[in-house]
Amino acid sequence: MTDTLSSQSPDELSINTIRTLSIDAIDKANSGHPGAAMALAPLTLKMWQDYLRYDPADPHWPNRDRFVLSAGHASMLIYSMIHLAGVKRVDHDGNITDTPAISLEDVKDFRQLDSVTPGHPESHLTTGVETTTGPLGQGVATSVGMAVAGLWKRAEYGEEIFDYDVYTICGDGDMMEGVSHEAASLAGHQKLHNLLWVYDSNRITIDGSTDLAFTEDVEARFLAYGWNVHHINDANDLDEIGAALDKFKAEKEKPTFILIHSHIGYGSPNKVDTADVHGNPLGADETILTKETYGWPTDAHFLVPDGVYENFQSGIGKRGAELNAAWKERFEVAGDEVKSAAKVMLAGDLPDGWDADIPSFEAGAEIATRSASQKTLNAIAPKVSWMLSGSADLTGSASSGLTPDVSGVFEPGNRSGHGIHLGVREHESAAMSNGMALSHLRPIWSTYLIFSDYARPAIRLSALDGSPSSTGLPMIRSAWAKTDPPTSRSNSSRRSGPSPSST
Ligand SMILES: Cc1ncc(C[n+]2csc(CCOP(=O)(O)OP(=O)(O)O)c2C)c(N)n1
Ligand SMILES: [Mg+2]
Repeated sequence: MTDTLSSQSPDELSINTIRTLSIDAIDKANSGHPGAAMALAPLTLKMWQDYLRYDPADPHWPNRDRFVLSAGHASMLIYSMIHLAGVKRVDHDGNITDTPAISLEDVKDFRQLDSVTPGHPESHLTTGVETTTGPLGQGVATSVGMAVAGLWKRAEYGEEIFDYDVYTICGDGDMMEGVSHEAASLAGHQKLHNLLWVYDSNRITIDGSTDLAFTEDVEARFLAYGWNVHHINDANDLDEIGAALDKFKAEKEKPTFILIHSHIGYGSPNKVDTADVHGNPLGADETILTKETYGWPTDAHFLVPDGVYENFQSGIGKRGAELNAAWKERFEVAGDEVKSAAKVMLAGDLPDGWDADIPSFEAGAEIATRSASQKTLNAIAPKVSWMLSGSADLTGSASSGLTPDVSGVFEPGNRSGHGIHLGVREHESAAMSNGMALSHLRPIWSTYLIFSDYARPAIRLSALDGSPSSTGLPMIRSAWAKTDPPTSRSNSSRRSGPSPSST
């Protein structure tokens, strides 16, 4: 096919620009993952242009819908979107600047040291990236915390102020990772109807076909978790994509799972549907053939044809600005109490007198540190309503629980509760806390120190991106020692004594 730019609609041009920017950036870096970006460009275009409530001129607008690319290796997909949508850069003090979050030069700097376009999206580096992804499973797991935070804020401050949704894109790798199973189970139990996962079911991972290691019925699994499940059979059909997203928007009871049956590397004549296009540059020859398929000039690189930026401005740009302006009006007329509490929460501050009732403990007092911690949390909780605390089924033993009179429980019938039963799901507990912390809440969760290994990847991630999640990790050995002092025990009696898990 020869160059057909002039015959392409603004949406077709935009889709092919997302694809070719991704291909060119990865070719230039000689590293990256083009396949999913090429296949999912129509999905992200439709999602951002017609659904995502996001104002590129005010990227931290509090009521924005959150977009999570859990398939973080497909980072050029989100970088292309942020660039083309004209998202403004927010500096480290939270000020919106005139600099683009990602300029075309930044796209060309993909995967270079100190660029804002690293190999995998990092939320502390790049405006528009809501959470750091790359370790598969973390994005979906984090999205659950974002959805919880959204529903809690809706209940606390009113749905005129907070009614945002969470849009997540994930892939086969996310579906295989254990943490996504924990996350999906908890989200289904909690009936998080503001949560969407679109699963890129292309049946390909690095090693080849998913038939090598992943043959379960994913749809049946999600139905069993209590999710609504829909399909998009043609990943290039904008109407079919829109119809599926409409179903999510109409849903009021359950989280939504959409399987999109895409072709990895769509448009590449020799690499479509192969593992080769998952994580390798297309290379010069295949790039030419692929651009021919798209009706693109084969000698152009990093081309953004006339009309593409304008298409985004008249889509997400205009829609987002209007939604944000209407929200600001609603916020202005909200009650003073709601406004001032929400402002402190959004600024990451603490209210005056938050620490007035914190008890003091004499040095040497016989009190377990976890009990002292619980008393302290219970004294802070009434002052800091956005502090939510949960435990991986050790609410009493790990003493992280806010007592019910202070807190109430966050559950489908009561979204304003402050305590959350996380179940025996340590990895998800930590990942979910990250999502809540990235949404301005002050989450605290706990398990025994020994089980922290199950949560380690998500704890590590919060350390990297600087999200203020708190993890309580009491050492169960101290409780054991308290009931049975080591001085009276020999090694053999210790072995036959109570096991740590029984105390
Ligand atoms: C926890 C974790 N393990 C391994 C990897 C390395 N890795 C990156 S992408 C990938 C395969 C992903 O397959 P899929 O999600 O289907 O993406 P697609 O090939 O369809 O783009 C793997 C194993 C990773 N990023 N994270
Ligand atoms: Mg795949």
